[in-house]
Amino acid sequence: MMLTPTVVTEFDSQAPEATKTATFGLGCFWGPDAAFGAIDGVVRTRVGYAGGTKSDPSYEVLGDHTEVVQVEYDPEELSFSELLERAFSEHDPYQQPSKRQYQNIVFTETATQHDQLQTFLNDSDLDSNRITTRFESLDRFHLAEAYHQKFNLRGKRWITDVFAEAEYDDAAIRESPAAAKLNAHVAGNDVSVPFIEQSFDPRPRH
Ligand code: MHO
Repeated sequence: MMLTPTVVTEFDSQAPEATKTATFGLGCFWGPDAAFGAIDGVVRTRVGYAGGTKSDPSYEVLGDHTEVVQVEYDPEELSFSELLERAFSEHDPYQQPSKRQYQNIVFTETATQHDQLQTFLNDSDLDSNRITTRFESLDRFHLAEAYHQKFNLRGKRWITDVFAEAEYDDAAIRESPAAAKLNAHVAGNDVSVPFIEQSFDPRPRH
C-alpha cells in the first residue's frame, strides 16, 4: 500500500468529532508537534504562541509569548493526565530556559484540567519547591505561520505532493489528522497507525 490522496482523505474522514485540546510550551515547537502527534488518541496538532500579552505575535516579533503546541485529543482514548505525563517526560521541570520563547509551560483550559494538573503534581515524586515550569490558564492561543506547522513533514516532497494532489492547502495540512501522524513518523517517532505501518517501503525516505 502506498501513500495516496485517498488514504489521506479517508483517514481524515474517520477522525472523532468530540475532541478536547491541551496546550504546552516545551521549547522549540517543532519537536513537541511531532512527539505529541505520534500518540494514540491525539487527533490533530498545531503550533503557535501563547503565555504572553502581545496581541498579534509572529515568529519574528514574538513579544512576551512562548512557542507552544496545541494538541487536540480524543478524550475517549486519551486523558489529560496521560498528556501531562508525556509533557513532563519531554522536559526537565527543574530547568527553565531563560529565553521566554522556549519556556516550559503547562496550560490548563478548563477547571477540570486545572484539578487534574493539581492531582498529577500531588501524586508525582516531583519536588514542588524546585519546579520552575510555569502553570497558567490559557488566555489565548495564536496560530504560528504555516511554515512552522508540521515542520518535519514539510521537508518531504513525496508527502507534500500527496497532500497537494488531495487538494489540501496549508490550513488543511495543519488541521489534518493524517498529517499529524505523518509528521510524527518522519521525525522518527513510533506511530501505530495502519496506513503508516503498511506504507512507504516503495518510497524514498529523503
Ligand atoms: N532557530 C532554531 C529553532 C527554531 S524553533 C521554531 C532552529 O532553527 O533550529 O524556535
